[in-house]
Amino acid sequence: MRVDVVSIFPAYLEPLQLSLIGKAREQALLDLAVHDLRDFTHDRHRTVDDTPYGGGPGMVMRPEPWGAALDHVEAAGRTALDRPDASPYLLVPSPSGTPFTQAMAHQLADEPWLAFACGRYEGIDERVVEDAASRWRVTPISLGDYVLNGGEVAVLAIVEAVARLLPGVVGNAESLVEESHEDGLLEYPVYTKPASWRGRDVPDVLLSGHHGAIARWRHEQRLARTASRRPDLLDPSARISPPPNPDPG
Ligand code: 6GU
Repeated sequence: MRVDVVSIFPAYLEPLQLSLIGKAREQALLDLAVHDLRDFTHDRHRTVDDTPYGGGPGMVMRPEPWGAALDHVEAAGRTALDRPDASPYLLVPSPSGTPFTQAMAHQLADEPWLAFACGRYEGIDERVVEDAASRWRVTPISLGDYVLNGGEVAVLAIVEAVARLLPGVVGNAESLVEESHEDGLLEYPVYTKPASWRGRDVPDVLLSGHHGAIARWRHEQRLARTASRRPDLLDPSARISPPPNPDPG
């Protein structure tokens, strides 16, 4: 997968060199390029923002650097992919975007090429998104209902959520299946040795060796956790069936 990120703070994206994502890049499972928006300015101060038409607080990102940066992303990605007609799927992080979900992470993991336009200040001139949408698929995307200073932290989260779904990035593919948000319920609590710690014992059922009983206990825990922490997920259409009863006798 090819990923291009445009930002005025390229250093914010440096964690994408670490851990699983860094290894995926070394193994060429992920080709990630970060571009500095200021490289696409032409004035001595490398200006990227200006005051909003119509008044109001803060600053708005000017369209010209964005236009040039996204043109460059298109050319660089086409060369890297050796696909002269390809276009990226452009994601624009914004608190007013569509909420990012695990289902969306799976959809994005099937794309050959993603690009992210990281806004700062009060946002990017709307014509940049309109112009991109005249040529590419474009989706404003939000991490949740709170406000960040810019899109960079959202890109860290989204790229990590997507890249770990790419074939070969997570060693044990089984660990991807039994996770919170993969089937609409939160994950069950987990324990390891020692069996007793600070007077707290691991639940007996987990030491019983009774696989059916363990599966049923875990399912009950998932339901209880979800009901308590995320009742919004317990919509009837989102419910999954419990594990089967053991064979009698
Ligand atoms: Cl994607 N961007 C910004 N700036 N703030 C956010 C967000 C994104 N998601 C939640 N808050």
